Amino acid sequence: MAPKALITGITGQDGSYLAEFLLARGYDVIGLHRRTSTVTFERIAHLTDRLTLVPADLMDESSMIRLLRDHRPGEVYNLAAQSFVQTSFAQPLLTGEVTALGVTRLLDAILLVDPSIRFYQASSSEMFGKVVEVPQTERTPFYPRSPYGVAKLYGHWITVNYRESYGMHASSGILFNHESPRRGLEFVTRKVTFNAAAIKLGLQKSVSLGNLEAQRDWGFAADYVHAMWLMLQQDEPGDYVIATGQTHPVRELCEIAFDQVGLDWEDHVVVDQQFFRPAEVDLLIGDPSKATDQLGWKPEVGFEDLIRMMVDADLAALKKGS
Ligand code: NAP
Ligand code: F7E
Repeated sequence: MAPKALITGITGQDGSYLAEFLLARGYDVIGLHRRTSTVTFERIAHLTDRLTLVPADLMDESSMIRLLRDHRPGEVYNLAAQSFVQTSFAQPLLTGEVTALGVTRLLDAILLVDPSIRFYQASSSEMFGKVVEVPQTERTPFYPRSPYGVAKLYGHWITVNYRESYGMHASSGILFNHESPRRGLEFVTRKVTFNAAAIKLGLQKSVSLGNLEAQRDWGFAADYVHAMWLMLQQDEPGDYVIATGQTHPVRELCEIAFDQVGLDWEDHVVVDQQFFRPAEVDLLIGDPSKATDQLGWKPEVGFEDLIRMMVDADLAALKKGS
């Protein structure tokens, strides 16, 4: 019988790549999506006839109990979250409900229905926040700097707690920023690549950004979902940092993206205070040695190739749409 996996957050960036990855390995894939007034299947439109899509919500434990009872997955990947850091400052309680308590609701539903289900939690480098050491590993102390980071830290520890309390195969992937042409337009990489493409096509003249000095360890989303799957194939559950080990400032992201369309970024980028955060994470750089040694995982796509790929995808999409 084919292995069966449930993905929460299947309509998001990572959910779409993980669904492709699991389908290619012969899985039956169940996607948990929340009810919305307009359809949000854009990222999985090419897969919908091969997926089983079930409405449920991380806010509603009984909906997840029903889903687990009806579909009986062997693996659950919890990718659903309010995932935008800036929004978490404006909506800290919603972020806590979904991104923190939502994890407990899902773990508890698993405990009630079938504790032998293997569980993946989408933890985040935002938990390191105001970093206390460089680079960050699985042993680095946490210091979150946003309601999102705080909520993810709760999700991380409740995953560890269910593993230790109930012997569940529950793993936490501490993933650093990962991007793709399917990244939401509000995140800085896609904001820059999309706007560079739009400026090249004469659709607009400039783009407004916040802190150009912030540095991130950016990888490719399709590489990172592979690591999620590897974690659930191990005999023992665990926590793993998934990162490239290299960091770049937002300024360099702008240079590369505008270079890809033959423009000088300094002619088109405007700094606007509204995109600065009340508390910033200045420097993130991860050490993925444990994942390399124990999972055999390494990133395939580097930062410059990733940004150039995203600009080309945005140019092609904008040309098609115009
Ligand atoms: P994303 O594109 O923002 O996707 C988030 C998903 O969560 C969407 O499918 C969204 O559904 C769903 N969702 C939100 N609230 C929900 C609720 N109450 N019930 C059910 N589903 C809900 O995020 P992503 O970039 O793919 O990231 C996947 C996960 O990894 C997230 O947990 C994120 O916090 C975490 N993470 C991401 C990164 C990164 O760099 N991408 C790094 C570390 C950790 P709708 O489509 O209906 O909005
Ligand atoms: O910001 C700076 C901003 O919003 C990156 C999520 O996937 O990764 C993501 O969180 C940096 C920050 O991602 C703009 O201040 C400058 O320092 O793309 P971002 P993020 O906050 O790092 C982590 C690992 C997650 O877990 C999250 O879910 O870029 N920045 N100017 C800007 N950021 C945005 N969004 N917009 C700007 O105009």
